[in-house]
Amino acid sequence: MGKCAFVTGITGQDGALLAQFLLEKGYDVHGGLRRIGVIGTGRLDELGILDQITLHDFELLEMTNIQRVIDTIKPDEIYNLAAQSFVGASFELPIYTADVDGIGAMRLLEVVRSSASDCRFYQASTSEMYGKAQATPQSETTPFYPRSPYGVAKLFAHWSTVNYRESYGLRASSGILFNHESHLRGREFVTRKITLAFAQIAAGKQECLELGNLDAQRDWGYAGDYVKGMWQMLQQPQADDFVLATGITHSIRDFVKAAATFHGWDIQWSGEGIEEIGIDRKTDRVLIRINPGFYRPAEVDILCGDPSKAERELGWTRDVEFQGLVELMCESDCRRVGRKTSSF
Ligand code: NAP
Ligand code: F7E
Repeated sequence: MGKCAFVTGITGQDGALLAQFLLEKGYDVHGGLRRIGVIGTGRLDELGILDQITLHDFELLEMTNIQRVIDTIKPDEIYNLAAQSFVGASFELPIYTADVDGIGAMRLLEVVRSSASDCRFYQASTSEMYGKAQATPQSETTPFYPRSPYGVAKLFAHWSTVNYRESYGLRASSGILFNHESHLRGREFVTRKITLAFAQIAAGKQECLELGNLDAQRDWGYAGDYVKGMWQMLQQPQADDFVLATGITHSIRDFVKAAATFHGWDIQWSGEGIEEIGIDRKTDRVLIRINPGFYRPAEVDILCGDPSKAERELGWTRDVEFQGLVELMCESDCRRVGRKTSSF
């Protein structure tokens, strides 16, 4: 019989792609579904895998619920992907974010610990823990310096994962993942915000795009490659921590330019600070404006990861590079805007 996996956050970008990956590997896939106003199974639907997954009502804030779900499923592997994952919102919701992203992970670890099972555990850690980066590129040994309530909460969850491994022998691994995107990325994140807005502008359905800090730089990869790395981590004989990244960094401006090129626009920047605008050189049309409402109280200026440990020890490889990523996201949003069915 195939292995059984439980994926928290299965309705999110990574959860949906990981579920698809695990189904292809023959897993019995179970997922946690949050009971909020709108049931967000759109991504699982889009991938055509909704009916192949067993969903359980699941809430990381509710200890007894976590206990019952794990007792029922008795999984071989748990992937803890559930989180309030938007950095910007974490400044407005710091206590909630700490509860879900920080203590929530510890609730799960406590349940695994008390179940005395041999279950393997994956924690979705993040490059946001490096924040004001203390060295470049960032590896598993680079000191952390988080710059947001999200980063602080995730650091608590990361160290809890390490601590439960070292204290109780849990087979708990932490994946320190740099930004990874796809056609299933949430609309609030800058990459998807850009590709969706440009598709709308090209279709005559939006005037222009408002962004915040154009100078931030990120190490962007393709989420499909990263979910494979999560699984590879849990197949190792020893639990450990691994960075997944591309080692190449781009600014928001670079992403805007690449997405604009897809639409045949040639962006020229003009002005400074909040007066800066991005204009299409050929038509003089203003496509980008700055809205300081999208600035963050503390910014992570530049991230660049060193994936060499994962490449060496897991044999982790990537199939999609930056240009391919931008194109696949632009193509997908053009199709969605054309179909008028952009549900996420
Ligand atoms: P995402 O699209 O925002 O998905 C988050 C998932 O968590 C959703 O399924 C959401 O359910 C669920 N969730 C939120 N609060 C919950 C709660 N209180 N109880 C149970 N479930 C809850 O995030 P993602 O991009 O797939 O990222 C997956 C994980 O990796 C997250 O932990 C994120 O912080 C981390 N991470 C992401 C990146 C990246 O670049 N994508 C990089 C490093 C780490 P609903 O559908 O009901 O909202
Ligand atoms: O911002 C800047 C913004 O929200 C990237 C999450 O998956 O990756 C993600 O966190 C950068 C920041 O992602 C806008 O200031 C400019 O510097 O797409 P983002 P993030 O904050 O890097 C990490 C690894 C995670 O773990 C998180 O869960 O872009 N930026 N203008 C903007 N960002 C947004 N969202 N919107 C703007 O208009």
